[in-house]
Amino acid sequence: MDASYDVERTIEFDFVRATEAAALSSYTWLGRGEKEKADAAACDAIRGMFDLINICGEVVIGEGIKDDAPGIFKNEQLGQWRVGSPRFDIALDPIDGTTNLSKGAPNSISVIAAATPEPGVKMALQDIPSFYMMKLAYGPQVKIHAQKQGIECLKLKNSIDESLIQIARGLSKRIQDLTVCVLDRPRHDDLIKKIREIGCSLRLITDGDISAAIAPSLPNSGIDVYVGIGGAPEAVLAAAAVKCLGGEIQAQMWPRDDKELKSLKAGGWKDELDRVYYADDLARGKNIIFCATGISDSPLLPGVKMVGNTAMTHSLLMRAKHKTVRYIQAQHNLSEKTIRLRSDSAEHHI
Ligand code: FBP
Repeated sequence: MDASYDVERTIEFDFVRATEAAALSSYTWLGRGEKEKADAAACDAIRGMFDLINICGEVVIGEGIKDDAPGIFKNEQLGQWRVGSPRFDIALDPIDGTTNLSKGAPNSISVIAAATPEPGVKMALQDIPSFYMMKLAYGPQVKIHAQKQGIECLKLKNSIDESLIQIARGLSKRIQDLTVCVLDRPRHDDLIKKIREIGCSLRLITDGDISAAIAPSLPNSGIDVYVGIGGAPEAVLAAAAVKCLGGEIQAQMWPRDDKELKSLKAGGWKDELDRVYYADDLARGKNIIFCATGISDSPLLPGVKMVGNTAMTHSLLMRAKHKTVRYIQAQHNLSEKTIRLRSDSAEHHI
């Protein structure tokens, strides 16, 4: 094959079709209180779309171990797997913010990251064995500031006030003008108290920390920093996006209890427990594609909108290699549009 042929350039649009299909299929469950049905609809549409794509895709990071819900899990094969088709490692979350979607609340997206591992890179998208990670995500300006000041100035292990001082400096803002995003969970009570004492604005979100961690890397998202403990697969998906945008995420495994700690140690992860992973460690190399489609409105993307007989979707597509960021707004004519589902290998109107 011609060495200049870059398969990602065409395949990446098919990945967006998959997140669009997941968003459109699951949107029909908006506010209906049926988390699992929404998840099943998104998974069926993603699998159905991949059945049309000429790749050998292997899921390396699927639905988090926290979910008993229907999902696409690690080791599943996606794509047509024809001999000679390009190989992709895939990480995905058919719906991040399933509870939000089931309540008709904002902040749900469908997300896929894919990578063709470079020579010598065993795992381009790092599968983290813990349930949660402690995360700190910030944008390109802050990353450059931290590089200039020296790596120690902005570390996950530093206190939150030290980190916020550096982030404010990096953004040339007063600390009280920073907006910090945190998942609203009891485990964050002390963190939230401290951020309030420092005087920053706070955006507490109920779910969906992939878009929250990406938001600081986007201009005008209104979020300067994301901090706190959330799902480990979500950290890797966010890292793929943050890397394409030139921002940073620092993340460390956060075992929930002694049982998980022991099992991580027994699984050979003892030395990694203290390790702080950066975006480049979680999403390695340059052959990384990230795409997402909004289901309900989030800091990242507007959700699905029904206008007359048209469904509008908003997606984000980026590659680490060239750092092109595409916003794709699609209008789907509902009289004509069909979505292929894996469950019966047939096309369906929405
Ligand atoms: P799902 O929608 O995939 O279930 O994840 C929602 C989410 O809020 C993630 O964005 C976040 O990382 C994780 O759950 C937080 O976990 P928990 O709800 O256990 O605090």
